[in-house]
Amino acid sequence: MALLSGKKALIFGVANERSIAWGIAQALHREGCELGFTFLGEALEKRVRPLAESVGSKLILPCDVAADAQIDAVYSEVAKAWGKFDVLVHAIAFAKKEDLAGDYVSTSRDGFHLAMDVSAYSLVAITRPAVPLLNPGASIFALTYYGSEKVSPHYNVMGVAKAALEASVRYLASDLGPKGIRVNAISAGPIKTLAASGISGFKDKLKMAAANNPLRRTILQEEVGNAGLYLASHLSSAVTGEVHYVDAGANIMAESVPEEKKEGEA
Ligand code: NAD
Ligand code: 0WE
Repeated sequence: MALLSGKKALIFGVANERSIAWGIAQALHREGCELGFTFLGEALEKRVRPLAESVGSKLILPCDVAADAQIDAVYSEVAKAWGKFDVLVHAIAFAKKEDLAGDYVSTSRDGFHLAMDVSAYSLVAITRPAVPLLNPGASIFALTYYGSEKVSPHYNVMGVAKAALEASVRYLASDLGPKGIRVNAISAGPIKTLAASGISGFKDKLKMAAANNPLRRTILQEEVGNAGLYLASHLSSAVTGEVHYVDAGANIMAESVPEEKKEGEA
């Protein structure tokens, strides 16, 4: 029997076929999970609807996670269509472009609040109304990045927001554990997505990752999808409050790999 047959997952954060959330959706679909999607704004509906329909989804709803009324509307539709569900996926981040360049010290109050609201608080905002609709054994997970732990040049306010998101995962895991609901994060290595394509020097970031991590390559959406499948399924039934790395080992390295070691010699 498929790992997720009879289960239902609500996925926030598909923008297009390159989205990490889409990699997760495909992995969950492969194991028999019924899927629902939210998208940000009309412009993205054109991209998200055909993807969602290709995996048989009938629940495709608009949601700006900065707007409580839109979140409420999502869950009233979810309650109507599904009643209860099993998996909640958060794959959303946003900071102003100007705050992902130059120095962190330049971050405005406004830019800080925006990044924290959309990228960190939103996990709490979409979790709270989900709780009464979640089945026992339910799983919630969010996407994060290593820039939360160590300084990653130009990640800036997003690094601070991801630190808040990861701490939030731990507090939510503590709150919801007694209800049998697990909360985790996946820390993914750099992947070329819409969110990444807006960043100057991202190509170099990918090259650097591939040259310096233990597996000497970048990671694929599909590999994040498989980690998501593990977190969504009973295979991870005693796992909660944790950050799980899907980064080709990058986070274990204290230093970059010296040039002469790159071609496999001792
Ligand atoms: P993406 O652009 O495909 O996805 C980001 C999503 O956030 C989009 O669907 C966008 O519509 C959504 N979003 C932004 N503001 C929103 C709002 N106010 N309300 C609702 N949705 C909103 O890019 P991605 O790289 O797949 O990003 C998904 C997650 O993965 C993010 O949390 C990101 O930080 C994280 N991540 C990305 C990488 C990477 O290198 N691409 C690495 C590690 C973690
Ligand atoms: O979380 C992210 C990116 C999130 C993101 C991307 C954008 C680009 C377009 C948030 N907000 C915006 N706002 C925009 O206007 N990643 C993990 C990918 C990423 O982004 C970086 C990175 C990496 C890796 C930015 C600087 C340095 C490294």
